[in-house]
Amino acid sequence: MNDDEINIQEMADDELYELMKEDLYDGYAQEVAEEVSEMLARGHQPYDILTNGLVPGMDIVGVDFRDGILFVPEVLMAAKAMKAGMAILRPLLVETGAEKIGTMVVGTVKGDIHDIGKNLTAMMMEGAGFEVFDLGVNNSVDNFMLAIAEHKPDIIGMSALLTTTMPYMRVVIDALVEAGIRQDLIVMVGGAPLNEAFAEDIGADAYCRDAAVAVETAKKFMQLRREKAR
Ligand code: B1M
Repeated sequence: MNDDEINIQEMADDELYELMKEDLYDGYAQEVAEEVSEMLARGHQPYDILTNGLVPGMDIVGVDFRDGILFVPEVLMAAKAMKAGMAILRPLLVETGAEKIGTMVVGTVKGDIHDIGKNLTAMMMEGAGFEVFDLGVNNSVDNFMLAIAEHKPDIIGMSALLTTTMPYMRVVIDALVEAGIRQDLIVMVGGAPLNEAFAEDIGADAYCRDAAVAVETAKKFMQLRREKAR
């Protein structure tokens, strides 16, 4: 997209965001990275670049994937481009002078390899002062249990992007109940097909619509925890 005729430095902000979405859609990782850097150079906040450029770009990919216009290889390219942009924003989003406010173990559940939203959530949580242990994708109950034993987190975060994998969250929560540790943990869940009712039904503490909500929710629960401990 960025051939010699396009000079991104001369583009208006809204044009550049449009180009970022198009380049993400086309899977042009290097161009997306350059556009993200240009927006940062213009003084845009990392979170604004995510919400005005990268996330809406991926939303368009999602619609065309659903409608059979894009196929897995193209979506993978788009995901790579999204990750190239996120890699630039990551150090800025996670940089924090704040004191540690809590610990979180987060992972995408078994059978599911979507990780962009989970990664974004992990970054924003780190940026807010949480220590985050990211288990990656396709996590079984055992993976979550081992990580809980090792890291003793305050919060368990689970992500699922498929209607076929979201029920696995209940399996993990049931295992926490069985092990007698459910009440010691704050369980937060997220992912595009979920909603509040589902979270309530499976016994999670909170459904997080996006990464920013995850941060707010986590802070709120940590505050309650501290008040209870007093
Ligand atoms: Co997939 N895929 N995919 N895919 N994919 C979806 C989810 C789908 C909705 C596309 C569609 O049809 N429109 C559809 C699911 C349909 C359904 O279940 N009803 C789908 C499908 C069908 C599939 C395959 C089955 C396709 C196939 O093989 N035939 C396959 C399954 C693979 C598997 O997991 N076993 C598959 C594969 C893939 C790729 C590998 C190609 C790629 C993933 C690459 C990667 O993640 N590394 C991919 C992608 C990229 C998508 C879409 C297009 C984009 C997802 C994304 O990254 N969004 C997606 C369409 C869509 O969601 N609209 C789609 C951007 C991201 C920022 O948003 O992840 O929602 P999201 O995260 C948000 C919130 O949900 C929340 O915060 C984030 C924003 O701040 N959040 C959390 C997420 N996790 C959280 C955890 C928390 C808190 C908040 O913890 C507390």
